[in-house]
Amino acid sequence: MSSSITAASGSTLLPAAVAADLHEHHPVTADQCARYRRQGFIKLKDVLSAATLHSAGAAISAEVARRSRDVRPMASRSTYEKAFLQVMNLWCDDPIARAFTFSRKLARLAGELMGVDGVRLYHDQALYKEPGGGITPWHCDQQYWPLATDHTITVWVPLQAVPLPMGPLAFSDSSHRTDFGRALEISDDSEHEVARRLTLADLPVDEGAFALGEVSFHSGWTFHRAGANRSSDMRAVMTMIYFADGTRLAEPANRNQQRDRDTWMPGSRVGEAVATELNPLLWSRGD
Ligand SMILES: O=C(O)CCC(=O)C(=O)O
Repeated sequence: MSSSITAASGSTLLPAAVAADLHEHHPVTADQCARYRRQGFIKLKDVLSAATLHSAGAAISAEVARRSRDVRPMASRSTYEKAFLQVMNLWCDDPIARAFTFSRKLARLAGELMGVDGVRLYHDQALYKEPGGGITPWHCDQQYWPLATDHTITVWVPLQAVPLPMGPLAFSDSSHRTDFGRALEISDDSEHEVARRLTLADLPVDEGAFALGEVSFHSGWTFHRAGANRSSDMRAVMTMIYFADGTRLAEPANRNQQRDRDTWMPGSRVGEAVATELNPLLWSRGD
């Protein structure tokens, strides 16, 4: 593998219209970019077609089934384990997942929303909330990432519509500008403490449903959560985390960041730009 991989080799396995849908330009307005930067998140409708979500979703679901080991009943799992089945870096194992993760359309949207000249992959992850699955507690993601930048962003892509009973992702508007709760891991503590602080700060929460084809982007410091899955269907979601090209590795500040450095940026060195073989450049302005 090279650190400047830009082609999506799995695209040859996908119908041409799906490969084109993953690649083509999806315009984003100056107003949408400003809204993302102000709110710390944005939801965009009609980004991917039903055919794309269906084709890629089948491959991603097969990979989740193959790699998920947790068959214990919900009652015997922790809050984190009840929240979702979590499978990471599917792109390394499955060519269709790779084509999805390497979507130039999504990477370009991420770059344009952040206002940077290129984006690299941190990792992808499928987050499948099972029927009867529990809440995803309030948290912000960058607690886990030893990256010396605020230019980090996650795209959350539901592989089917997500009505309220299924546990859509909810966001605390403008919470990326707050400075509390950033050290809390995803846990019962983060759920209670962050909820308390967000209520005190009087920040609005966007907790709407997602239509088929709608995706969200949220910043690494934006607090978010999801409700339990009270439906009888799996809430299948694929995500990609991106960071601005040129970002340097920060000294890991906790054990999660230490583990993330070793797992997602193996061989990277503190103070140097992160560009390992696991962090391909997925979009660059002018390409
Ligand atoms: O899908 C979920 O329930 C949580 C997603 C999340 O925390 C994330 O993508 O950062």
